[in-house]
Amino acid sequence: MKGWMGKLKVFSLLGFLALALAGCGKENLTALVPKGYGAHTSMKLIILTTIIMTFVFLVVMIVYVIVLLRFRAKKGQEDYIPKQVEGHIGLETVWTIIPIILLIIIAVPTTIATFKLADDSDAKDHINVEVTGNQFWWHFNYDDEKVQTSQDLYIPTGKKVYLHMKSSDVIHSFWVPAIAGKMDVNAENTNTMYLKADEEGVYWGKCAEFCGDSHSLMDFKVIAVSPDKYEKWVKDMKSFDPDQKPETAAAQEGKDLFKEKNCMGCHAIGSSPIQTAPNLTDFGNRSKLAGVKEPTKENIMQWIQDPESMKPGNKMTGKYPAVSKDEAEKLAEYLMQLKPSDVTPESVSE
Ligand code: HEC
Ligand SMILES: [Cu+2]
Repeated sequence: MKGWMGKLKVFSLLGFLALALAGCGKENLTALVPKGYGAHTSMKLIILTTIIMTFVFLVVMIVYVIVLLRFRAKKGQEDYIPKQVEGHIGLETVWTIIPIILLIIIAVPTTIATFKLADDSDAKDHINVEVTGNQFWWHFNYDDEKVQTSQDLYIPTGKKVYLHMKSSDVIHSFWVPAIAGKMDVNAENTNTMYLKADEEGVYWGKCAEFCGDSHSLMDFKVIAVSPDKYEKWVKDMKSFDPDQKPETAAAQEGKDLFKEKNCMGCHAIGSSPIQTAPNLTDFGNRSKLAGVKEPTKENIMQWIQDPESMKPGNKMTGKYPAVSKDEAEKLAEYLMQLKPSDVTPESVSE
């Protein structure tokens, strides 16, 4: 009875784990549903290694079970010792050579893929974006187009987009699982990789290298749109005039507060290359606030009044004069109407 209960416990634990882990997968945040060139390459390697490892597992288990059944001590033969095979040249050779062959089968395509993905010799013929990782947000500088944005990276589908990545502080790692593999982002050098998305979508990105308090909140999005929409987005971003008059009086007051409260000391609106804080040109179109929160007015007000409560250790906390609730609402009003383009995350199917 007791053993039976024990088994039941193990099974319910496994069942619970399976349920809990099933919640981990999210489309657009998984390498197992590849939607880009790099991710397809990884997927092929994942399948190859899984097949080989399953084969190894099965062979080992079959041999193990046969040995277990055939050579167990039988009644009346307790003292019997089977033939010893240590140092058997044939066996030793076989189980050395087979793993070597299997490892070669894995290593050759992996090495070829690694070199292919790292090849940036044709970068100048494609779109190039300078990516900067910061504690705890991402900046995207489309240098050729003179367009700046943060948190949301727009790319055209079916085209190579080269990312030249560096960090302004500690080591980060740029990872959009559904589109491509990870790449370390260092302060000392520039690492290059490219994205090539198959279809439109909002793909979730993560910082994949522990980088401080809010590392787990250092999310970003890759917004893949059709090449036409991408051209439109670039044009809209370029022609945006940061001095244009906001539509409502409250937003106009927010615009003035943005200067008075020193927000402008860190945040650029427009194509200024300032990178001390997220560029807010298309803030009204952002899919998330500060990478992780829903961009509702309440959340934006909370962020402006107390960013620490949303993202511990961020570099905005305490660097500007106190903001009252009323002022925060006006600031939010101003920022939310910054919508230079109708090409937005909502405009592509999620
Ligand atoms: C010392 C520089 C600094 C000042 C001054 C500053 N911020 Fe920030 N702000 C930041 C940084 C850094 C972040 C990114 C935080 C993160 O995500 O880790 C940020 C993030 C934000 C975000 C979220 C941006 C996004 O892309 O989702 C908003 C909105 C914002 N700040 C508004 C303001 C307002 C309004 C003021 C003025 C009251 C202000 N900031 C003053 C540095 C600053
Ligand atoms: Cu990071």
